[in-house]
Amino acid sequence: MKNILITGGAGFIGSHLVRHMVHKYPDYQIINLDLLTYAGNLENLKDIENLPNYTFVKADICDEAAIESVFTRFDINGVIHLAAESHVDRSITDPMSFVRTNVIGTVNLLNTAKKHWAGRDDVRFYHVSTDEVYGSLHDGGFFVETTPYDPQSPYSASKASSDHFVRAYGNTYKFPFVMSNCSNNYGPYQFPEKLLPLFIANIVKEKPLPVYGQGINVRDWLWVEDHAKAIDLIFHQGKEGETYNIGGNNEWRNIDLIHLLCKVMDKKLGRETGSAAKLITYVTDRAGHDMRYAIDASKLTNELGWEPSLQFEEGLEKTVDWYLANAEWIARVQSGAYQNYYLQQYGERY
Ligand code: NAD
Ligand code: TDX
Repeated sequence: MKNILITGGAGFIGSHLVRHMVHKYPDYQIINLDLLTYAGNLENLKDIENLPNYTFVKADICDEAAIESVFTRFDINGVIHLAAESHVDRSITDPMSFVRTNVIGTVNLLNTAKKHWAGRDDVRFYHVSTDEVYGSLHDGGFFVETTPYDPQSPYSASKASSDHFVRAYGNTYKFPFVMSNCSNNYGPYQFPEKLLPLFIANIVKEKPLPVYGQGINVRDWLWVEDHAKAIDLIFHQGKEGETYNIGGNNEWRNIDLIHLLCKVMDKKLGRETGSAAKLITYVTDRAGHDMRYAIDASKLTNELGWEPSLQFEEGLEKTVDWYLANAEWIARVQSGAYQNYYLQQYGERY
C-alpha cells in the first residue's frame, strides 16, 4: 500500500498519525482528507505541509463525488479512517450530525473503496473506533475484543453503527478491513472541549473546572503518539478482518486525575499549592454518563508486540508544557479562527 488516504488528519489523533506516517514512510503518498470542522485545523500540521509525500484535500467524507475523485486522482490503495464527530457532549445536543458524519460518511467511504478496489489484493481499509462502543463497566473487568456492543450515548451509538457497517462489508463483500477500538487519548492538539485541554485552559485563566456528577467516573488514558504507533502497526501487520483493542492500562477516576493536573499546573505556573484545586466546581452530571472504561490490550501486545511507551505522569507534564507554550493555539481554536486560517492560506482550492 503506497497511496494512503487518512481521513480526519487535521484533527487531534489524525494530525499525530499523519506526522508519524509522512516521516516514517517517505516512499508513501499520504493524502490527508478533512472537512476542517471546528475540530480540525491545518496549523496542527504546519511543520510537514511542504513535504513532497504529503497532500491535503479539503472535503466532506459524505460527499460521494469528492471521495470518488480522490480515489481516482491519487489511486488510493489504503485508507485509515478517523474523520468523525468525536465529542460526547455535542452528540447529546446534536445527534444527527453524528449520524451523518460517523455513519453515512463511513458507509460512503466503504462504498467508494469497494468500487475502486474490486479484484485488487494490495488494498486495506482501517477503521479507527472507540472503546465507548462496549458501553460502561461497573463491576471490575476489562473490555476485550469479544465484549458485546452496548453503546450508551449518541456518539457511541454512531461509532458502533459504523463499526457494524465495516464488519458487514467484510462479511458480505469480502471487503479487506482491520479495525481498532481505543481508550481516551491525551496529548497536544486536542480541542479544548475535552477534559484535559479544557481544564488546562481554564486553570490558566482561573475559570471554574466543571466536574460532572461526583467525579468518580473512570477513564483509561493513552498518550496520543502511542495510539498513532499502534495504528501504524495494525495497518501493516494486523490480520485481515480482525479488531484490536488499544489502551494505556492507565485507569484514573476523573477527580483523582483532576487533582493531579491541579498540582502539576500550580507548580508550572508558580502558583501557591492548592490554587487550581479551588477552581473545582461540581456540576450536573452528563446525561447517561458511562461509569468506567478499561481496555484489555493483550491481543495487540501478544500478537503484534505493541506496548504504551510513556508513563502517565511524564505524559501529563509534556501535555501541560505543550498547552502552556501554545496559548495562542488554544485562543485561536476556541475563537474558531482556524476556519479562516485555511481560507487565508489556501483559498478554496485543493
Ligand atoms: P477530532 O474531533 O479531534 O478530529 C476529527 C477530525 O475529523 C477533524 O479534523 C474534523 O475536521 C474532521 N471531520 C469531521 N467531520 C468530517 C467530515 N464530514 N468529513 C471530513 N472530515 C471531517 O477527533 P479525534 O479525537 O482526533 O478522534 C479521531 C477518531 O478517533 C474518531 O473517529 C474518534 O471516534 C476516534 N477515537 C478518539 C478517541 C479520543 O480519545 N479522542 C479515542 C478512541 C477513538
Ligand atoms: O467538562 C468536563 N467535565 C467532566 O467531568 C468534561 C469535558 C468531561 N468530564 C468528564 C466526562 C468523562 O467522564 O471527564 C471524562 C472525560 O471526558 P471527555 O474528555 O469528554 O472524554 P470521553 O467522554 O471519555 O470520550 C473521549 O474518549 C473516547 C473522546 O472524546 C471520544 O472521542 C473517545 O472515543
